[in-house]
Amino acid sequence: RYGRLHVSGRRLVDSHGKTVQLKGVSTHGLSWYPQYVNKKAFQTLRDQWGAEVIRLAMYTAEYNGYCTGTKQNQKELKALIDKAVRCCNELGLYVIIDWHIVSDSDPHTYQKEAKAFFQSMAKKYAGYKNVIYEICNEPNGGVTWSQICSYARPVIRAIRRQDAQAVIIVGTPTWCQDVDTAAAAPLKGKNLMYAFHYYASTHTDDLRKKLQTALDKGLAVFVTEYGICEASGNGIIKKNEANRWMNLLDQNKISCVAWNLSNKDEASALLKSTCAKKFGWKRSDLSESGKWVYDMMRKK
Ligand code: IDC
Repeated sequence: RYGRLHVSGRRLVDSHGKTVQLKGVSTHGLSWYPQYVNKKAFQTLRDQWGAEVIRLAMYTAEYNGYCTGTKQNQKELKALIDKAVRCCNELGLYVIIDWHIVSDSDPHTYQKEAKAFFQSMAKKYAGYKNVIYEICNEPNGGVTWSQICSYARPVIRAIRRQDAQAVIIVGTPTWCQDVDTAAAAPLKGKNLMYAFHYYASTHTDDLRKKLQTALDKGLAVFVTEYGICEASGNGIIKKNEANRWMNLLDQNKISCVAWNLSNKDEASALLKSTCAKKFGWKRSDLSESGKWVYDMMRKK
């Protein structure tokens, strides 16, 4: 829809330089819920929900993670990503390939694997205009911004050798909360963005302040994950806080992706746990989170 995306100052812009705010949905872990990677599902998200971007969360270390599972499993994950990227390409959706570190808190744990993975992805998709690379989901466990930078530089280089232009999103310390730290010393290079994550029932004014600080410094932020429940992915939902967050994102044209497309019995799952459909969901098939995200995106 917007052609090849670029980063201009702190904004994501289309091929004509006009600001773009993408909204969309993240998969759950691809190894857990591969069934939602299908063209009709993405088409439902596009046509019924108004989604413009799909994020593919590929865990690196949890259950059948890319770096901890078998070679066969790696192959299956790559095939699934390929299917997803092709579907998105055919449907005119942007797609984020997410190296989903969590329990492997320090991205250096699998830096070698990340370099090889992104080099092969960027080689395969260099001709596509809709692929975005997210190179480390949520660094945590005290990993500093400078450590993240030393992970990111060679990974970015590996992508750039294949694709000089694609947008690359870098995770920030403390589960993608410390964008203020990143803003104080951003990486050099073009078309780079920085990830910020929030869960509305846990994160409120303090975190909004951090985001505001980063924006004031001109950092290009992409919310590659948010939930309207607690940071556990479960617990209570706070719609007031969810609305406060979304107002802030809308005012600043910040793109955002909701966690997660599954029917898991948890508050962040967008489908009801009793819903077995793999696509074509009706509003009544959606969880409380799902209905909120659906209504919010449709308004756009
Ligand atoms: C959660 C899932 C949950 C799964 C768990 C595994 O919702 O079903 O069992 O991961 O670690 C994040 C992470 C994301 C989390 C999510 C909710 O990026 O992987 O998903 N969350 O806890 N950061 C903050 C919240």
